[in-house]
Amino acid sequence: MPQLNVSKITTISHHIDAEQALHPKATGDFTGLMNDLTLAIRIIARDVRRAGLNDILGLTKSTNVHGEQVRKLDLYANDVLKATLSKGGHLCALASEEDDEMVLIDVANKKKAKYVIVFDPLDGSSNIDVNVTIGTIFSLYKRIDAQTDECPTEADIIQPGYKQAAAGYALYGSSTIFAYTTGHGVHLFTFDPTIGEFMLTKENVRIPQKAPYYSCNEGYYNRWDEGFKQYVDYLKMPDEDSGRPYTSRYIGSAVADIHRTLLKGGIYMYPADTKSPNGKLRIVYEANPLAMIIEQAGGRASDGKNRILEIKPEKIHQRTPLILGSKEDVFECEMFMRGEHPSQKK
Ligand code: AHM
Ligand code: MG
Repeated sequence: MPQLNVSKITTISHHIDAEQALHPKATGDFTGLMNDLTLAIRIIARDVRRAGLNDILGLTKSTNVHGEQVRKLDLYANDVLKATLSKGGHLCALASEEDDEMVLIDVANKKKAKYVIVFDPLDGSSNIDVNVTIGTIFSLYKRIDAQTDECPTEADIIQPGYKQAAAGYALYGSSTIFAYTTGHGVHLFTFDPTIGEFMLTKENVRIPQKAPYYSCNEGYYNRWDEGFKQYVDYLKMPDEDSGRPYTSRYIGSAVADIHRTLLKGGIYMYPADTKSPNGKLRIVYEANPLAMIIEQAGGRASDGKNRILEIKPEKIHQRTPLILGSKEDVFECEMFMRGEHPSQKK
């Protein structure tokens, strides 16, 4: 049996404690919240692993605010997160992809708690029933006015992404991974089911500056605008010096595609198209947390023109185009979208 280097054993709780120590005024709320969150993720991971045995696959009878059919596992993950996160008294409100409106937490605590959380309980819904990687995406904000006695409002939930106090995701894949950042790099943990702990497996992950991988749903090619079509055509055109043609990889779970992009580099793209003029992904609980992770690893995240983290959302379920990954690749894509790439002028 391979030996574990005992001097390197770091659990997620050790790591979160160390992060908290970087903030001298910390009250312990952040630690409490992250512990509640990782508990929810362990519960969801357990049930995802048993999907098929536990009557949790398939559709419910309802559709969500986006008009999409809700799967049983989507709803179950949403319920687990809400129940687990509401108990600790650290949160005053939350918002989820599966709830139309923001949810106020526990009347007794809502005035005191200073954090709000937003999440996509199970990203990659179309992959649930076919055993392909799915995940949970989250981000955490401090209330705009942490001292107020007033109830939280939607403004506390729809803050621009640069204000995130922490962000990350869990990935239910060949193993369960938890990735998070508080603005001091990106750290990855792997769940060891034999001891019930997330163990640190990669600290300060860095994304390559450029890499020959692209990830998008090319079935929508005819709905894209000209600049974007030209960029994807260009990626496929052989050119040894720039590493083209790029390799195509598309899972269809943004969280999984972006995790692969984080580790291997390259570019993930879900642009606007004629059917989804604002893109498909939701800025508050999908694009912002994933953008913070990619930026913290040294990459870039944009909507094709603007940095994702500087966009001020106006609604909880607002959508955005999302282009992110290796810095040089994202810059090149943006040039194509502006019609400014040298190869477009030939
Ligand atoms: P979901 O949150 O309901 O699962 O929808 C978002 C998902 C993303 O994970 C994924 O990148 C995208 O939808 C896939 O969309 P498409 O099938 O149009 O390629
Ligand atoms: Mg999603």
